[in-house]
Amino acid sequence: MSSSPNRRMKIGDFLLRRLEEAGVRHLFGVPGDYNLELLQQLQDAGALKWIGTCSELNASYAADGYARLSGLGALLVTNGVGALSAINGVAGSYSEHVPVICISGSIPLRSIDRGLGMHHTMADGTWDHFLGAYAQVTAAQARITPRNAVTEIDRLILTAWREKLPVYMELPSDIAYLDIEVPAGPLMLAEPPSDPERLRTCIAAIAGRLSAAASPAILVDADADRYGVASELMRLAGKMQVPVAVINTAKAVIDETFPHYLGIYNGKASESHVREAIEASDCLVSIGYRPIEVTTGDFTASLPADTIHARGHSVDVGDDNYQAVTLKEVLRGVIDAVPQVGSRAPRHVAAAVAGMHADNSAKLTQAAYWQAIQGYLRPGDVLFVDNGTSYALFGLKLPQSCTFVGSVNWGSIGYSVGALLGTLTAAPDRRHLLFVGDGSFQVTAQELSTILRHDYKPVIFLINNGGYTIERGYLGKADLPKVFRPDTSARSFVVKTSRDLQNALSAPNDTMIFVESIMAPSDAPAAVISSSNKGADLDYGPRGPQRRDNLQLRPAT
Ligand SMILES: Cc1ncc(C[n+]2csc(CCOP(=O)(O)OP(=O)(O)O)c2C)c(N)n1
Ligand SMILES: [Mg+2]
Repeated sequence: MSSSPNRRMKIGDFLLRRLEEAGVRHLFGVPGDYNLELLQQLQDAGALKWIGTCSELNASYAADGYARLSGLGALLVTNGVGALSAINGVAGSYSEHVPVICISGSIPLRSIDRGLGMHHTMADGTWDHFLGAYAQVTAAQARITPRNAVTEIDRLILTAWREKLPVYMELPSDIAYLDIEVPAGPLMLAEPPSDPERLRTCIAAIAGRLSAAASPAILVDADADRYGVASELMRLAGKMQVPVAVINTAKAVIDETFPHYLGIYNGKASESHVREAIEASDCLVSIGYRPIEVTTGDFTASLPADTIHARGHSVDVGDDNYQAVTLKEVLRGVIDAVPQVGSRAPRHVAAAVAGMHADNSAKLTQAAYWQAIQGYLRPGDVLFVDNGTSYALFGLKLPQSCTFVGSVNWGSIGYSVGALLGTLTAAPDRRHLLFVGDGSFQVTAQELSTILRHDYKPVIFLINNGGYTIERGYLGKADLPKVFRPDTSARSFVVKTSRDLQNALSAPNDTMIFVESIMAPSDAPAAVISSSNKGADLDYGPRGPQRRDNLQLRPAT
């Protein structure tokens, strides 16, 4: 036991120590003069590893991807220019409920005290612009001072972790080396325990409804993953033989090989047995449900009026709203309280993609492509989807223990490439498969160089269908890994037929594999086309330009 509860430490060292205690092992970002002193401390301490990225936007995506697998991610940027480059990605983390700590090495406190104009500012004598911008996209913000460092650093890290949302911290460059008194004990990442009476009553209310129901069902959104309750949900479903559906934002959160897994619920766009099980349920339990047009079949989703809505820290059951309860405690209590159910009427099993006998030498089509990819998937893969035709991935049946990384709510093109760097850093021993269109890829493609530098071994499927042709020069020739790293051992393929694709898919996973598939600009999975058609009606209204003849790609009739 230490004789004193406190010790002296430099502010920067304390911040790095707290990050490490919170489970953060890597820091993504771009150096700048206002954060170099913290980077020096990082190097001297040797605990966290610095992963320099090509841009702050990519760093924000990488920190998000890292957090998806490790529970918390962090990036370091410089004042203003870096912070605002990262803000799109941090806003995405907010939209997708991902805990990310964005640290901006900011202008010295001396310059604020004395009103000195500094670079990377508006040069207008103000210094709160970026805190203000980040107030819109984070759960908490603070400018660190020697007085508040201990309380604010702990508050921000804990807020990110508890709320599953990003936070923003400015560390003025002239205080990182100053000594303060800090707690000797580690930061404990723990949920506040539930209020005992609220928890008991809430569990009894849910268990009572579930036990009396003839057709209970569970509908899962991304928070089930963020709050780490997928295994509880499967235990509950297993004990009571309850079917579980997910929405797109939660693909693969419930193991798709789990016997009670139903499929994706997306309003009218769902398979009929999924729709029936959800909409006709006499006791539907939703977890963190946050519907948007893309996840509700354009607002055709219709949950029963008496749906139980459980969230990270509150639950609605009928007229009652329960506060001061945590999702995990609620679910564990419900599992204990409900009876074991022997069997219920059998349900449909999710269908795998139908087999097709294609001509192997014919031009590669989207249909043949996704069928081949279905066969390529392995248990434990980490799969990425970006915007575009890669959305077909939602229709594939994933093997056991796969992780699916997408950004359905935010949908910023190029996210997947930066996020891939993050997941590779968090879990280098898993197989990571990226599916990305040419238009999305070119936004963040330069991060491939970082992935190559760290000798990571992802499989990258670039769907090149001539989108954004004007910028095709960016991609240049097919052997992109060689462009970024001439001595790379990466295997590159350009595939134009199913036979070419099969050849690429049989390459061993001992290095990066880069598969550029050439497909027709007008070829797209039917589900993607019809969703785009409906999206146009929603976005532009009945008199919009989509009504003009032959403007829209339409599904084959
Ligand atoms: C940051 C950002 N800018 C613009 C968009 C709008 N957008 C959505 S999909 C897309 C094109 C995607 O093209 P590509 O990746 O080639 O996909 P595919 O051709 O396979 O459909 C664009 C520009 C966006 N989602 N995010
Ligand atoms: Mg494209």
